[in-house]
This record gives sequence, structure tokens and C-alpha cells, in this order.
Amino acid sequence: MRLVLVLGDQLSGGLSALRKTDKQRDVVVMAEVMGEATYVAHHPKKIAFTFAAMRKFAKGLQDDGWQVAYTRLDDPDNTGSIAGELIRRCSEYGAKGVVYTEPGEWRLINALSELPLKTHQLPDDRFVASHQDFEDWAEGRKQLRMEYFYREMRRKTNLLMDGDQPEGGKWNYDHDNRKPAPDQVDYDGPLPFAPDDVVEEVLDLVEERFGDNFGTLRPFWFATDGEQARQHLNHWIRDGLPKFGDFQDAMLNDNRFLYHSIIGLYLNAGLLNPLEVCQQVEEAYRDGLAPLNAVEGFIRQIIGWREYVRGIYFREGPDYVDRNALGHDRKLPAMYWGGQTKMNCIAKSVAQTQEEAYAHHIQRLMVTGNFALLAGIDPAEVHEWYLAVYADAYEWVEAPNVIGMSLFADDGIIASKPYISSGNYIHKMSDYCGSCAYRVQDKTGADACPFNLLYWHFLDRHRGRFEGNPRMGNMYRVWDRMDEARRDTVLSEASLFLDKLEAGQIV
Ligand code: FAD
Ligand code: DLZ
Ligand code: SF4
Repeated sequence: MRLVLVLGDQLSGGLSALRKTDKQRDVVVMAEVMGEATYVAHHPKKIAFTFAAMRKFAKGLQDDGWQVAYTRLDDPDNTGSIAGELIRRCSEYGAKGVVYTEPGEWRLINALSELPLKTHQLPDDRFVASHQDFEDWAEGRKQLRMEYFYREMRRKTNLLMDGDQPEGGKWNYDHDNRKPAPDQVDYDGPLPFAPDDVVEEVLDLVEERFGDNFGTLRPFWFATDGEQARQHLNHWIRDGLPKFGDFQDAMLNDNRFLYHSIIGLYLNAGLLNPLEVCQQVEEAYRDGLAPLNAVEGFIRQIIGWREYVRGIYFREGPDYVDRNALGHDRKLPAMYWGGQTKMNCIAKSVAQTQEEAYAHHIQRLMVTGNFALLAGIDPAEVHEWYLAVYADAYEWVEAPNVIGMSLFADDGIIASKPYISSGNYIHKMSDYCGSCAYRVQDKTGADACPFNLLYWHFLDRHRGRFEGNPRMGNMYRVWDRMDEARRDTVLSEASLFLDKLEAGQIV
């Protein structure tokens, strides 16, 4: 007999390790361990979600006839790591070896490959593109642009295809998306699930062990099994999907979810299958229930961005998370951990992160990410923060988004230019600025929006790196046309702001 390892983000009935083993003979190993619960200080909601979903998945396997050796966190024999649990279970069952599906993080891939046991790693085929597919596509290309990869994935999956042409004649309908924040949101957000006995027991455990981590545990409302996750998905497809595209980039003080799907955590843990989700969303379009701009935009996020960032993570290797192409080294300010700030956009994005373990893409990219990049925060610290605070964060998907897309620390593998903006963009897409202590209209002066100052400071200090970038020439021309005294004021006020930030003052 062999052991079959199932990790906390591998909760899929069709997992390759389960398909390739035998429930009459082999034993599934699942383990809640401190090693996984503490490699970063995860948000308590994320830990509770993982443990509750693991317990329910294990029960489902047992009901299906599997023998499951499940270790709870408070089990006195718990060795504290996945490797330790495999070694312990191997001698307990006299197993010949361990079969597992490739983990989503180099740290764990390396730990398993060093086990003093006979191991067999299988590919994780819950994705549309295999590692080989990505390599084949990337081979010989100077630039790995997501848009071209996405077209390949459309062809491969046949999603939104009309023969060999894209549905409606265009591959990408983003032109119709990205409207500013609406006055009213007619979707009531993700379907909440009241905790059952399994979840309550986990919540008590997490409260006791991880209550001091950043993040609010209760109210806990996440789905914790495949059936609930599908109910949530159906609810969103019916009521949220139709306007998903229109308001994808909008942000509001009083609405944390807008029309977003909030399925990242369910997809990444394995409770939902990405291809099936996209097929269901396409069906809604074919049935006339949602417009093409929403459906194409959503499918692009899943078979485009999600698959693409995974390809980059595995292609670039374990040192990707250490990259720091712009040499940024400032410490992550306390405001990212809930410390006081006068910047309303940051305060709101962090507060909802703290309460929900969720912020949507534009909050992550254009508020907390944009600020970290402009202020020159150390990418390793930013990476650790994002990995800890979001319920959907696993390194294969988080690191390319943070190190690559958001911070340009990979020197432009993912982004052809840095995603930076002054306060104007946030003002256009949200209602944050109206209730901020700073004035978005002010470019200099005591009340000037810090994004306005830091934007130019960033461009000025990285001139050597970006001046020649054809997509950024315009920004430098605008800067150069400003009169010199004004440029000096901007730079000195920006430096003053950064000094205050460094000194831990409230900014
Ligand atoms: P929606 O906005 O409804 O989008 C639907 C789905 O598309 C998402 O659930 C996700 O699976 C996929 N998707 C969308 N954009 C991306 C993207 N850029 N990369 C990969 N998948 C994408 N996503 C994670 O799953 N885990 C992370 O740890 C993570 N960290 C991020 C950090 C930064 C700095 C940025 C800019 C983005 C990050 N993303 C991450 C991508 C994206 O922000 C989240 O997937 C999304 O906000 C999750 O919310 P949602 O489920 O409501 O997604
Ligand atoms: C995120 C997480 C947490 C908090 N705890 C566990 C755990 O106790 N046991 C487990 O098998 N998995 C856990 N996970 C998910 C893993 O961290 C994840 O499998 C790896 O990071 C690889 O993606
Ligand atoms: Fe953010 Fe500047 Fe707007 Fe304040 S004024 S909310 S700091 S963009």
C-alpha cells in the first residue's frame, strides 16, 4: 500500500493523486500542521477556511470508501510539518511510499522531494495549461504577453469560439469594461454560509491558536465545501455576472465586493474547477443571461491571467520571490497592518482586508500595490503581506501578481511597464477621495494627495530604467515640461513624506 497526500489546497475529487491510486488498498494522508499554518502569519479566516474545508473533504473521501489518516492541529502526535506527518504515517501503516500531486509552492515541492521515502509526484492537471504547454508557448518569444497566451487557451478550451474565430469577432472586450464606480450596486454580494458544527469547532481552535494574527475571524461566512461553493457560484452567475465587466475596476467606500465573483479562494483550494466554472459562465452568455463583455472579461481572468501567472511562477523558479529589480528596501509601513493612516483609499482597502481576507483586484493593484511600488517598499515584505492576508493567497498565484505585476521587481517579465498612477486614477474609479484628509486635486502643498507626489518621485528616481520605455516616454515629457521650481517642490515634498513614513509617523 501507498500513502496518498492531499494538501489543504488540493480539495478536488478529481485530483491526480486520488485518480492514480486505489481506495481499496491505499491510505489518504491529510494533516493540519503548524508548518503550513505559520510559514506566514495567515489571516485567521484563511486558516479557518482551510481547516474546515479539509475536514469536510476528508469526511467526503471516507464516505466514498477511502481510508483517511487525518491529523488535527491539536493531535498530541502531530509532528508539525507535512514531511513529518508523512514519515510518521509511513511507519504506522508500513507504506511502500507516497503519491502526491505537485504542490503549488516551491518550498513544499522541495521539502517533499527531500523526503527519506519513496515518492511519486504527479502533475496538477486541474489547470488548463500544463507546464509543458506553457513552455511550448513561451519558447522563442522575446516577451511573454498574457494576451497572446490567452488566445491559445481560448483555442485549446474552445471557450467563446465561433469556429476558429473569437465569439463576436474580438478576442478582448475590455474597451467596454472599466466604468467608474456606480451610484448604486444592485447585487447583494457573495452568498454567506452560517457556520455549522464542523466550522464552529475550527473557529474555536483558530481563535485560540491564531487569534493574535492580523485579521478578524468572526463573522465567518465562507463556503467550506464543493456543494456550498457551487451554490455561491450559481448565485453570482445569476445576479453578479451581468455587470461584472462594467464595474470590474470600480471601488466604493460602502461596498466591498461590487460585482466580483469572490471565487478565488474556492478555485485555489480546489472546491471549484476552473474549466467547469468558465463553461457555466459561457452557458449563461449563450442563454442570453449575461453580455459578452462581462463573460469574456471573466473567462480571460481565469483561463488567461490565472493560468498565465502559474506558468510564470513555475518557469521562473524558486528565486522568483527574491527578485528586486528596482532595488527597493523600505520597510512595510504599519498602516498595512491596520495602523492609522490619513489616506482613505489605503485605510478602506486594509480595513476590508482585515475583516474579510478579501480585496478585489484594483484595490490590490492600484491602491496597496501602487503605493508600495511608488514608496519603494521592499518586495519581499510586500510579498509576505499579500501571501498572509488574502484567503485566496497561495504562492504560485500571489507571487507573480505581487513581484511581477504590481511591483515590477521581476524587471518586466509580466508587466511591460510599471502599474503606477497618481491620485487621479483612484479618484476616477472610486468615491474614496471625497472622504479623504488629503486633496486629490492638490499636486503640491500640505494637503496634496501622496500618490500625486510619489508618482513623480518614482519616475524621477528610476529615470535611467524607464526613460527609454516607449510606453513611458509621454510621462517623462510631461515631467520635463513642468517648470523647474515646481519639479523641485514635488520632489522635496515627496522626500519629506517618505521620511515621515520611514519615521513611523501617521501619514
Ligand atoms: P474576480 O475579480 O471575480 O475574478 C475572477 C477570478 O479570476 C478570480 O477569482 C481569479 O481566480 C481570476 N483572476 C483574476 N485576476 C487574476 C490575476 N491577476 N491572477 C490570477 N488570477 C486572476 N489572486 C489569487 O487568486 N490569489 C492571490 O494571492 C492574488 N494576489 C494578488 C496580488 C496582487 C498585488 C494583485 C494585483 C492581484 C492578485 N490576485 C490574486 C489576482 C486577483 O486580484 C484576485 O484573483 C481577485 O481579486 C480575487 O477576487 P475574485 O475571486 O472576486 O475575482
Ligand atoms: C494554507 C494552508 C494552511 C493554513 N494550513 C495547511 C495545513 O495545515 N495543511 C495543509 O495540507 N495545507 C495547508 N495550507 C495549504 C498549503 O499551505 C498549500 O498546500 C501550500 O502552500 C502549497 O500551495
Ligand atoms: Fe487616496 Fe489620494 Fe484619494 Fe486620499 S486623495 S483617497 S490618498 S488617492
